[in-house]
Amino acid sequence: MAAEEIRIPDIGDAGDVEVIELCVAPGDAVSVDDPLIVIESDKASMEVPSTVAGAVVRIAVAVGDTCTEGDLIVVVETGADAPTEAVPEAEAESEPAPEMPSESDAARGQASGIDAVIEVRVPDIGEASGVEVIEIMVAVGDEVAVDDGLVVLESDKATMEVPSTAAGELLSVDVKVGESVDEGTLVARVRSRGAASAEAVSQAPAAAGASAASASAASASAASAPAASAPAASAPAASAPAAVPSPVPVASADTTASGAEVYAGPAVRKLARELGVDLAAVTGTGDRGRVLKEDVHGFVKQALSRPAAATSAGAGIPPIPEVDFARFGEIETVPLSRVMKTGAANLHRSWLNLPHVTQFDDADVTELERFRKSVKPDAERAGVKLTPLPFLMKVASAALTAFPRVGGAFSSDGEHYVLKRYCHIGFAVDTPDGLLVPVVRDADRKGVLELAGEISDLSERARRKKLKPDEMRGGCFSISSLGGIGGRGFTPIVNAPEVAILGVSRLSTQPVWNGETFVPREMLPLSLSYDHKAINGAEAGRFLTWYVQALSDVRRLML
Ligand code: CAO
Repeated sequence: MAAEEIRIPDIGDAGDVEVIELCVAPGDAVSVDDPLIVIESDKASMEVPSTVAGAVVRIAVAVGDTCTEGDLIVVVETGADAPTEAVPEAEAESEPAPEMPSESDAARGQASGIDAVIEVRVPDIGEASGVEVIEIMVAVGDEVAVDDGLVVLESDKATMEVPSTAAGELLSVDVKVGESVDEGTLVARVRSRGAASAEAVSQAPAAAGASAASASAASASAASAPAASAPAASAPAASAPAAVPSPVPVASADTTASGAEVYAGPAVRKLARELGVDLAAVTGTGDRGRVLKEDVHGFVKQALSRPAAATSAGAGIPPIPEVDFARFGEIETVPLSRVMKTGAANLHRSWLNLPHVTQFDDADVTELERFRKSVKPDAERAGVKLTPLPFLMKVASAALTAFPRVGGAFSSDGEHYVLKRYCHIGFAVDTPDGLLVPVVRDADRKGVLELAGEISDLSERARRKKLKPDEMRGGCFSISSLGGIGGRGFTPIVNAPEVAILGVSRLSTQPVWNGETFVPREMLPLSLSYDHKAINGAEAGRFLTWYVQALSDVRRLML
């Protein structure tokens, strides 16, 4: 264990500078290059970074102090000699600790000077169990911060991220995509460098002395983890180089980049860039309005807690200004369901990523409707409600076979186009909790009655929140029918990564010119929205024309 004195480095001809902000407090764990204080001359503001990793045990300056090159600012206790096992009391007592402000600070400082392996587990996920891992957001070796998302879980009601509870290097990811997990399942292990988790530190007996505290912190985190039991002297934190730091100018007069005029340090700017946050939109709570990391995190949290459709953070689009609606009259605020929030985020993402084009046409479904109505009573006796939708799905499956690109998708690397040899079709279901899109598997291999049965079953379970995650994925194409509700046409949003969606509106009797006279026909308004990156207009036109003709005369399907 060694006490390193960090002093004001060479600051050129700045002369006397003023301390305008303290970035750390006694007991804080710091890494090399973490800002300790911010100083300001008449030309610029600068962060003074730490040259060592360890725990802050004393701060020798206060805000408003004037100092100059060589002045002591902070004392950092490095963990180089920290033992990994409790030392005899006499030895512990012989440890010099003249500069430690208190016993508890000492304990924290020592606990912070060693590596600890923190196990991140699935937190309380309410009533959900057997929740599926749908995405791994990190890789072994990544540096993660507290609250960084590690994996994404999806239940039948929502998707959620499991955040890291520790900052440090990711040692292992202990789950795989597709795996089912429950509360308490081990997700990942993080080597928390020089900063044992609050939980681990709190397990260190407060009165047991500094050395015992560090041993407890290490073993409490993961007794079997090699990093936890390795001598602290070998930890990277302890062997950090003590190079002379160069102060980093901040709040310069650079006005070229967004946020450049904002009063914020480089670390904060870097974080904002990584998170896609426009610093100009963040309110700084630091001294003199300086934007702190917490402000950026707070901004992101606030943005995420708003419905996705209402925020443009990260999209480069100026956000919609906040309005206090209560100023204009009485209001009631109701919580948004998770399905609504997830759905809003998905729709927003698709709308921003896909260049949407919508093609319209009307299908003459007079004969089809006549047929449907003639067989509807038989279907009802068989327990099936025969609406136009299963017919529309059946004909869509034939159209997708004829135009496989419409049911395809871009490969995730963007280098290929994926043509699917299966035909799974999703359909939008309006539920009290929001929009869900269950998927009918192999629609091309099923008859209309079977499709009708599946549509009823899936939509009924969607409304009772009983769909499994698997029943909402894998679609090649979607149908959104508002025919039972009304309207003459609408432009549906593509359910990405699919590339096309069919909107169905309410059919009505229209006068149609047959070459000699107007005749009453049952006309069904259709709208095909597609990703113009994937499908060109001519192809979309041919697809919809083919579909309309097939609906008008389903005998064509036999050709
Ligand atoms: N034109 C005229 N009548 C239609 C019709 C159409 N295009 N489509 C359905 N109908 C009729 C049905 O025949 C039924 O009439 P009866 O009760 O007399 O038999 C009535 O409208 C109600 O149908 P339904 O809505 O119960 O059944 P469906 O198979 O048409 O639709 C489902 C099922 C789940 C798609 C629907 O209930 C639903 O949730 N629709 C909303 C989808 C949605 O929100 N889309 C927008 C998403 S954003 O793009």
